[in-house]
Amino acid sequence: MDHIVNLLVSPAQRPDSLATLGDMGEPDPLEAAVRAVRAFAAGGDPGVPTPLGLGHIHRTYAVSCGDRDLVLQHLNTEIFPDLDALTENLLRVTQHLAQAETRSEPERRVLTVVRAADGGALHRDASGGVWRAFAKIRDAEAAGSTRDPSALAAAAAAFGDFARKLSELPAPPLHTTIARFHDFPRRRGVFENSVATDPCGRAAGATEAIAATRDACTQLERLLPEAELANLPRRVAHHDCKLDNLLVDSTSREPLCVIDLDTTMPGTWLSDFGELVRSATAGAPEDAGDTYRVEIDVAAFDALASGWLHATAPLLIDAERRALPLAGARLAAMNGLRFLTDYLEGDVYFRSLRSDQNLDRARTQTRLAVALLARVADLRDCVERALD
Ligand code: GN1
Ligand code: MG
Repeated sequence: MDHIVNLLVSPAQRPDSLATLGDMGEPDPLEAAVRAVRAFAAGGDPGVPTPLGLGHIHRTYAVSCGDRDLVLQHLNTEIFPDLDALTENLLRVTQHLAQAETRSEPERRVLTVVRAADGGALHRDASGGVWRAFAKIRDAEAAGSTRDPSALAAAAAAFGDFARKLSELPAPPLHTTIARFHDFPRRRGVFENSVATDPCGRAAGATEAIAATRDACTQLERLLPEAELANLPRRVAHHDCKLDNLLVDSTSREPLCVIDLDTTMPGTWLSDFGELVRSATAGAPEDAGDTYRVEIDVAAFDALASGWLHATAPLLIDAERRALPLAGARLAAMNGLRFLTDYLEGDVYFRSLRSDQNLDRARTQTRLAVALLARVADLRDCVERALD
């Protein structure tokens, strides 16, 4: 029951480490996973689930079942309440990508949903927890924090290829799994409301971060007015193209599979390119906080632009091309708003493993946004070169 970590414990009581959960009488997430895996085991003898990945929302485990390796996920149903819509999207997207796949080892290039013994794609446990499973892709790991330009170009091309293939997804449109997910003015409004209501009394200790966040938003709005984005085409967007959401071959580092498909839904491609830039040009962990020395890696951006545009350029309209150099700043500023809002509201959305982690995440993202805006002329040159 992963979301319980965030939702049932009041901010004041909230543990800094999940390891303390057992002491508080909450259900042990690992024990629940041990029980849940049996629903997907299909006769195999399940091993002990091991926590996997860096996601802030669901809880993910690797587990072996006889001769089969699974990725087991406990879903955050507070954040994704419409599980039918979520699952329908997932099945449509993975089927479409599998049909479009022409390369060798297709089972390593597209996620395969493993059904529960009752045939369903979801399993509901006795406490109401909802689980699903994927076939674990062998010899693969997250692309992580590489700074090598050719690896970045290849990673960006993989995300671009994902977007291009899904631009051919037959009607009807995918469901919207989180409403107004990347709606910047809405995020700004929610943030300002949290500052004003200050439900956990944290605003006084975060005045610098609040001012920096507002300043980043003002700078962004000056360079990329929301009105310019109003007519961008609605496309199938992943919305979370960070490098951690791309699996690469553990040895060759060849990109294999785009994962974390729950926000693959109608949106704009600024979200995809922006998240990619946010995750790959910072040169620091997402939660580095004030220790982060801002230094935008323009060579990394150049590699991302050439890789992503290789797949998508023929489909882009002028308004998208013009906005792309600012997409990273927009997504960094939006994540800054979201992390700081969550800090002010008591860490109820993004799972955090230490106190002030969301504040540090916010500080990093805001600095990154400002740093990206300062280099916009260079970033424009890179995009123009890649589009030539
Ligand atoms: C969340 O699931 P995960 O941890 O990869 C979030 C993204 C944020 C990201 C920041 C559904 O993604 O929007 O950009 O954290 N996903 C959701 O790392 O809110
Ligand atoms: Mg995600």
